[in-house]
Amino acid sequence: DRPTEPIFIGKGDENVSFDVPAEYLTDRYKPLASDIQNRFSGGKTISITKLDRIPDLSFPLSLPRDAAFSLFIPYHSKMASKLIEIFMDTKSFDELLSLAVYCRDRINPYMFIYALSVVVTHRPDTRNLELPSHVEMFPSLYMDATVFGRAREESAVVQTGSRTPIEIPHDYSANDLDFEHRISYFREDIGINLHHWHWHLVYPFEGPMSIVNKDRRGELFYYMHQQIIARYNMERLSNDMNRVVRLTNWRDPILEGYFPKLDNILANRVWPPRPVNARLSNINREVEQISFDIEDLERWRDRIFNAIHSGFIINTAGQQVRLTETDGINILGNLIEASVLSLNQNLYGSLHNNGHNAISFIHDPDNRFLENYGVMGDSATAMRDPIFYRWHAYIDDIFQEFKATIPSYNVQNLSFENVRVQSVEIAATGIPRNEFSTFWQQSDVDLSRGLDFLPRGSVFARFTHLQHAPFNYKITVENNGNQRVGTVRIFIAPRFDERGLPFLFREQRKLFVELDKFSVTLKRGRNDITRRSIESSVTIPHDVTYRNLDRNRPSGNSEAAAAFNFCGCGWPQNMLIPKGSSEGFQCQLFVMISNGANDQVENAQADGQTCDNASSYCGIRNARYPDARSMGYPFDRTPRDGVVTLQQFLTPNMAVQDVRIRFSNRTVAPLQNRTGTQQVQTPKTT
Ligand code: CUO
Repeated sequence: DRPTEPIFIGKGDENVSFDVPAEYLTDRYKPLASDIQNRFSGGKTISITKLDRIPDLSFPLSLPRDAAFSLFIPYHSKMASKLIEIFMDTKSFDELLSLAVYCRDRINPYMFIYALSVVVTHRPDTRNLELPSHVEMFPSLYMDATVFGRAREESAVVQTGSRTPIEIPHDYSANDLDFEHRISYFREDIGINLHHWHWHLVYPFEGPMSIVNKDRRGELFYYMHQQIIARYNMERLSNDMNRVVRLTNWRDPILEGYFPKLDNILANRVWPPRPVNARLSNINREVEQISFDIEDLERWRDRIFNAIHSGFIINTAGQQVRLTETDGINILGNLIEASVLSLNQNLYGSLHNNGHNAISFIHDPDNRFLENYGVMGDSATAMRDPIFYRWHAYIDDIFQEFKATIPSYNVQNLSFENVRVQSVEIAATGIPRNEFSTFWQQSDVDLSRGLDFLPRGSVFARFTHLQHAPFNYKITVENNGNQRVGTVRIFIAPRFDERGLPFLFREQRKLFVELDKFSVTLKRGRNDITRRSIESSVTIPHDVTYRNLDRNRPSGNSEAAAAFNFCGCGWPQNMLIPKGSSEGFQCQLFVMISNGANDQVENAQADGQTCDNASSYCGIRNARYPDARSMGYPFDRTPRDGVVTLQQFLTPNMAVQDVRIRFSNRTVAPLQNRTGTQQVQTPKTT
């Protein structure tokens, strides 16, 4: 009973309607049913089977449709979890579709889409369903609010075919008087925010165990966010900014302000801003049933540090659970976040999530002004705010504190006998060797699905984002042993700190950004490996991030279609390389080949799913994390004794190359073809 082709609803000129059982209509629409049917029929109709019994939806229904819904609020995430459970319990695709249609006009729309998206992502029988891009469903979460008035005008007045895209200005949330604004192109990048939304969709912290309890979930929470901070710091250093400062003292005023300029059309409000020098305070909001004190955060923090330094946590049964070299980080990830897998929420609380809440309600901690949460309260918007990075730098530092308690890698843990990496280089057409070329590019995203209730046909917003010219890695390896499998691990880090001095390894290791990871078979003797940047194991292609739907792409039950659907989680390809600078930002490219025999994981491809093109940050659907090493290996631990510099860290199976990232301040226009085949052009260097 699997659908054989994707269902497009309200997309562009497609006219699709549901033949809904009369009993499903809400009271408001019952008397209008035939009128509505006449107005919207004419295209493809999908008939809906009436369920004999509608499950008990009272808990998720208790959130008003126009209320703001936040996953960070336990009361809300428990409702969403219940809804997910109910959807997951349906026995067939038809039953799920029918129940979803029933819920569509009743449940809070943001919760509804979230729960349905989790379910579509996790049920075997919905693998081939087209999950629309979140930015198409909720464009107001991702771009300047002024776009929408103009888009409505364009789509109401101008025929499809003659419409021009609505340009989103590059500087809409602030200007350069705000120091942090220099890096808004990163914080407000649509693809980065989509990645974050999607990651938390694949790894919810609340919900049925079958969905939450994924292999090394807590560790991946740590690693994916650690990499965000590393990338952010590299981006800051590219822009002559200091590395992000941890948010440590929660009683001090917060220097960074943020004024999002986003509409919250779901809750019919604007998103609350945070002025400079705002102060955190105790939260007590009856409407969301959330209350905690700053002191609670401090207590949880102290208990977590206590556990790290004692080497164990106390579970709910009062037993000690050791934080071992292999599992400690995973236990801590779930504990600090906190997910439902936390081994003791009573004792260790929910530090990370409630940090999000304290910040997102900073402007109205007791709801006296009836204001909703700020951007930190939603994974789709949190990364826009500079405070996100200060908070996560703090959280990451706790994980680093743990990593400092486990043994460093010794030479044997790092080596691959008889394998020597001779050299690595970066090559791209028309660009000097060992240079990356970055620039601006424009892209279009279709707003029509998320604009309002009317089928209007496509209307596009045009936004500007960072881009780099595609490149190849060329790696030369000498294998003096028999034919073996190796894992190539490629990272990049800045060479110099804020003062222009070379980094010491103990600091630089935290700045290494993963660029790629893949298996190679090494034959005896010399091996020349070429790898394309678009194959990266951390990124997904532009078209997958934005779901620039190509009607000619594979559809139905084919493997290719399934891959297209699930791979929404992944760092956007256009943000693989930091911006760099016009002088050429100096970096070190690192390559290591580790012994594949030690890296291998059984059941890393459990059900033949193909969606592993961003496995480094997102794992693989329905399978174990595909690398047996600690996430971030070999940079996840403090260096062995005697290692002060990167050079001293190297074993023969590693190599380092000095590289530069050269930014050219020019903008490449989007290709006119909007069917999903958008390509990156290399601008001519001047
Ligand atoms: Cu992704 Cu704080 O976990 O936002």
